[in-house]
Amino acid sequence: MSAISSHAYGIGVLAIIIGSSVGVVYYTSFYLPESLAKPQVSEEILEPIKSTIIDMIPNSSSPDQQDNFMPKLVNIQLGIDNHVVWNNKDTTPHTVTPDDESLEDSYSGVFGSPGVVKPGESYEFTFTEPITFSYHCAPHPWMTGTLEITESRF
Ligand SMILES: [Cu+2]
Repeated sequence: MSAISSHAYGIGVLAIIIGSSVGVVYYTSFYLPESLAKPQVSEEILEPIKSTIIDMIPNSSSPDQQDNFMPKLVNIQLGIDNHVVWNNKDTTPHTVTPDDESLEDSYSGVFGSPGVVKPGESYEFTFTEPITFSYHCAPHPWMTGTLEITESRF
């Protein structure tokens, strides 16, 4: 083997060693924790056909008004309408706060608006697992709603 080709061979071996260790580091530090942390969720559930829209209607902050979150009780099917959007159509800031504050979806994480939803703004969440729960508005606890999320019937 000539001096030049053995030099080239050495660089080649070095490149393979560096390349594979970069691969191992990437796999163990980025790919593996990510794949372990997030469960596999089908594309139909991550990108459902439609969204469920819930409005916080005008004057929701009044305890005398019966309707606030509209609709109040919603049946949702995974893969159909499990992407939920709360629109604040009122002139007062509101929150979307689960009655059980530790409510969590194993893919989407902790549920609940991170602070208030200002007038004209919205909060959205994609549910990926069946669950039934109630929620309310923290400053106006008479504002309540319930979601029933079930597997698709199709
Ligand atoms: Cu409110």
